[in-house]
Amino acid sequence: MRIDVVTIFPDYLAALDLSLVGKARAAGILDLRVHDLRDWTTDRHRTVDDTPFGGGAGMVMRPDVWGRAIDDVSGVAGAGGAAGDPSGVHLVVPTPSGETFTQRTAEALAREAHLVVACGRYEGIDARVAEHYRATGMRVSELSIGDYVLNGGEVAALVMVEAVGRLLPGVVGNPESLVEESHGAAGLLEYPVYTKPPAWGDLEVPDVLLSGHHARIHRWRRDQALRRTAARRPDMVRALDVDALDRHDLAV
Ligand code: 6GU
Repeated sequence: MRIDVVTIFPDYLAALDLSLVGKARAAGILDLRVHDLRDWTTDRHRTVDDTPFGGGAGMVMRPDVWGRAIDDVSGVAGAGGAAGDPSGVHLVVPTPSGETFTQRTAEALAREAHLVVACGRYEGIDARVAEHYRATGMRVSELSIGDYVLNGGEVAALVMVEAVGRLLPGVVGNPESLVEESHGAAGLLEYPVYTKPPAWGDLEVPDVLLSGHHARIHRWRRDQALRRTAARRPDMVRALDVDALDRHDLAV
């Protein structure tokens, strides 16, 4: 998969050299390129923003600068002939006004061949940018990572690239760890986990986990996941598919 991230703060994305995503890049599974939006400015001051039409606080990012950047990195630029096919690219715009980015979104984006992530700052990007690329046939997703406000899309882009990158085949060593995880198909939070030592101060690992009784361990973990989800995420419990629960779950 190829991901191009365009930002006025390329250094923010340096963390993507580390850890899992860094390994995916080194292994050639992920071709991640970070670009400075100011490379597509044309004035001496390398201006990327201006005041909002209609008035109001803050600054808005200019569509002309973004248009040149996205045309270039998505390969649709007509300059010199062969223009690419916009339907091969999915444009992701992190914004607090977007639809919520979830594990389902990450799974869908992980199936794409080429993502372009446009990180806005200030009050956001001129609305004609998303409108224009949708009209070309490019898929465009304006996505929020949660109900709080960040100063720009960079941290959200980090979140999205990590969530998508770890789903690419060959990135997470044990594919089982992709299945049995919170927000996976079960629609439940993960159960609590323990390791050695079996007693830490006066806190002991639950006996059942030391019993070697696999059916009882499975049942205990399932109960814990249900209790934890009910306590912490009642919204997830309401969304549970009742048919996906078994007789024991309903007795919890
Ligand atoms: Cl994607 N961007 C910004 N600036 N703030 C956010 C966000 C994105 N998601 C939640 N808050």
